[in-house]
This record gives sequence, structure tokens and C-alpha cells, in this order.
Amino acid sequence: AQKIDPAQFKNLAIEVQDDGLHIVTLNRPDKRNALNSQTIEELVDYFSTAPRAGVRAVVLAAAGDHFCAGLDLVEHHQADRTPAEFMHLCMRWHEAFNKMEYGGVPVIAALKGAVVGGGLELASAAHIRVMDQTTYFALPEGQRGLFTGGGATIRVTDLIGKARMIDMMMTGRVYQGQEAANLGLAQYIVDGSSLDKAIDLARRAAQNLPLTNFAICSAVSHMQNMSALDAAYAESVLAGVVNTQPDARARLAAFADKTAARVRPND
Ligand code: 1HE
Repeated sequence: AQKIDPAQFKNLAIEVQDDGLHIVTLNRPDKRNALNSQTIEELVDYFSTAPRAGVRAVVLAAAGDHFCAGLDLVEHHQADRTPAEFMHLCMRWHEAFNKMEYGGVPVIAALKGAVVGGGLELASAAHIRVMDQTTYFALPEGQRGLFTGGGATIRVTDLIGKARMIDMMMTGRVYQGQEAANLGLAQYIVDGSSLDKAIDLARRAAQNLPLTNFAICSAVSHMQNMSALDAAYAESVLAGVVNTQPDARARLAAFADKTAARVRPND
């Protein structure tokens, strides 16, 4: 198995908890966690390694009051990049975010404050988003003379639909509160700490068998890229592997002998 050494990361603070739960914190609060190229490389490294390092679930958190201010605009301004350079940078963003979405390890984002531009692109690559009452979402690229380059056209459109996505980009519309959650920008909205809720959800996810989580956190995304015919085929093959895994036998036995919990409605 590969190993993750938290000391190798500068812009990400990585806390390894018991049960293979990792809390990965964007750690440039002075810059509102703006994504400079170094941070993107650290996200590529981390999410490339996590699936082979026994990580059972990741909480993606942020230091300070804001989740993420998106592309580091100051670095971008100072670097004065050529079109080819920026294209290649965007491909590193995609590398990082695709590793998150398709890597097979549950990633739960704990949102607060600004989740804007590339910050929303990052959040939308997580499998679950939890927002608190301070959280707001926007795509300010249009006003800055820019365009999204980290997957918003794909993932934000998946979350809220084409018309709302275009409106956000064109007019700078900000979504927050219950309305944002109702639209699907987050699956959970809490009164208290989004981090506490995200940790609860990650602990719950980490109780699933790793192979089951691998299927959940890669197959659904892959299948969206396939025809229905190919997706049905892929699902059958995957279920063949997952649903006969030796580690599942004890869980099935517990159901058969009536010791396993039953599925009941919430109180
Ligand atoms: C930054 C960035 C940044 C803050 N790049 N340095 N994203 C945006 O257009 C969002 C731009 N940021 C903001 O609108 C605000 O900074 C926030 C709402 C996020 C936070 O406001 P506030 O009042 O708490 O902070 P601030 O005073 O604006 O900024 C504090 C510091 O963070 C300051 O640095 P300092 O050295 O002067 O203290 C800011 O320069 C720095 N900072 N945001 C660089 N984004 C692959 S394409 C993706 C396209 C995009 O993502 S476009 C970016 C959209």
C-alpha cells in the first residue's frame, strides 16, 4: 500500500484519524484558500494516492471563514500566462478533481463562507457537500473577464441544471441558505458546524466496505459518461465483483439470521 505523509504537504493540512478517516484542510486562510498551482499539485498528489493508501473517507475542510476563493487571481495576474500555459494548468485542476470524483474514496466537503469560482468547482467534485448558514456560492469569473476552467461547466451544470449555471456565470448571481440547498448545491444545510456534520457523514460512510464505497464513488460518475446500454453492462460486472466479496458474507449472514438492523423510517 502507498503511504500518505502529511509532512509532505504545505498548503493542505492532513489529519489522520482512526478508522482511516482523513481530514484534509485547505490551509491558506490568509488568501481565503485561493487555489494557486502548488495547492492544485498537492490535491493531485493527495487524491492520486488516497485510494491505494487505505483511506476510508475524506472530509475536505478549510481553515478560516471561507471555504475557497477559487483560482489564485494574484498568481495568475503575476504569472501572465500564455494560452498554452493556462490550458495545461487547467488540465492539472481536472487531474485533481477527477481523482477526487472517480477515485473511489468518499469525499465530503465541509463548506462555509465563500465557495466561489474554482472553489465551487472543487466543492462540486466532492461526493457530498454540507453547508452552514454562512455559506454562499457564486461564479464570479464572468465579472473578472474569465471563464471557468476547473470543471464547472460539467459539475455545476450537473448539480443545478444548464439555465441556472449560465445565469450564475453571466450575472454573478449568488445563492445561499435554504435556497442553495434546495437547488442541489449542497445535500445538507446545518445550523451549527458543517465540519461536525461532515465528520459524522464520513464516519458513517467509512463503515461501508471499501469495495462498496469504491463502486459508489466511481461507478455512478463513470456511468453518467456512458450510454444506458454500456452503463447497464458495467453495473452488472461491478455488482458481480462487489456483491460476492468475501467481506460481505458476515453482513449477509447477519441479515439472514435476523441480527442485522432493519431499515426503518426516521423518528
Ligand atoms: C485572493 C483571492 C483569490 C482572496 N486569488 N488572492 N474568485 C473570485 O473572484 C473571488 C475573489 N475573492 C473575493 O471575492 C474575496 O476575497 C472573498 C469573498 C473570497 C473574501 O473576502 P474578504 O473580504 O474576507 O477578503 P479580501 O480582503 O478580499 O482578501 C484577503 C486576502 O486574500 C487578500 O490578500 P492580501 O495579501 O492582500 O491580504 C486577497 O488578495 C486574497 N485573496 N481571494 C488570490 N481568488 C481554473 S479557472 C477558475 C476560475 C476562478 O476561480 S476565477 C476566481 C473567482
